[in-house]
Amino acid sequence: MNFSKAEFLTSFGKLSQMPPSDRGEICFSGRSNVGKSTLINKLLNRKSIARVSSVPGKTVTINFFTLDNIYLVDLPGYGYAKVSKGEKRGWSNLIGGYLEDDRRDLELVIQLIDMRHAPSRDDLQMINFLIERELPFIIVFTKADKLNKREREERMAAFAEEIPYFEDITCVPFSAVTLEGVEQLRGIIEEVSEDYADFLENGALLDDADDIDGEEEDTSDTSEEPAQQENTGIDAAGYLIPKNRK
Ligand SMILES: Nc1nc2c(ncn2[C@@H]2O[C@H](COP(=O)(O)OP(=O)(O)OP(=O)(O)O)[C@@H](O)[C@H]2O)c(=O)[nH]1
Ligand SMILES: [Mg+2]
Repeated sequence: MNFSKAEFLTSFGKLSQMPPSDRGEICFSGRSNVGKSTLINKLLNRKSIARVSSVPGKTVTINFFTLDNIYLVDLPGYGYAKVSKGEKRGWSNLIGGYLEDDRRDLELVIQLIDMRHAPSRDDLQMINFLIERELPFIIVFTKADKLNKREREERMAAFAEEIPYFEDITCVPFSAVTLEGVEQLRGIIEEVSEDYADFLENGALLDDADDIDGEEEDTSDTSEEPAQQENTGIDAAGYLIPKNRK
């Protein structure tokens, strides 16, 4: 997989503008300023394919980057206190709407947490949401360069207490300064991309294609039952990425 060949595709400011996925997606979720756009730049070996700022709230749209057979999706940050209430609601609708959108082929959520601090309420809400919705996710602890060895050990021990199902979640420490974690994350992305290619090859997407066309759905059941989507290969997403996944 050639990470340097990725390209910016497009931005969406509204869910209604977003067409259904035409390929698998890996999205980056986390508080404003945690380092989502920075991580994308490092993964793709670019200075600023994703826009970064020391001012929180830089990314206000959902931005798609094409990488081989998948999309990397840079989400706006949540939990930035200084934006207006209306703006905040718009953002959380955008993020929540994206994550809950059944038309998306969400293969992996990369959830970022600042390694220096305990997870915020919003972070924990997001993690619980991912677990409840059975969305496959990993956690990336960002800004690892800002802690010394002892601080880091203490914080990791604390995360084990603070984050539900911590033992079952793949966690990757990351630093944009030392580039710790970059290769491991590229490996995970590559594996998701290969799984997705296998999934397409096995024809398992046919079910979904029917759904999109509405051919099999316009019968009596109009109730929104997320469970209906389960058990269709990788799309079922009913797992946490196993810890030994590399
Ligand atoms: N020291 C250090 N700084 C980092 C790291 N990652 C990101 N930063 C800095 O953190 C700030 C915010 O980074 P962004 O990538 O814009 O954060 P974001 O999560 O995309 O923020 P929003 O777009 O507001 O949601 C920038 O000043 C980055 O340079 C890291 O690993 N180490
Ligand atoms: Mg950003």
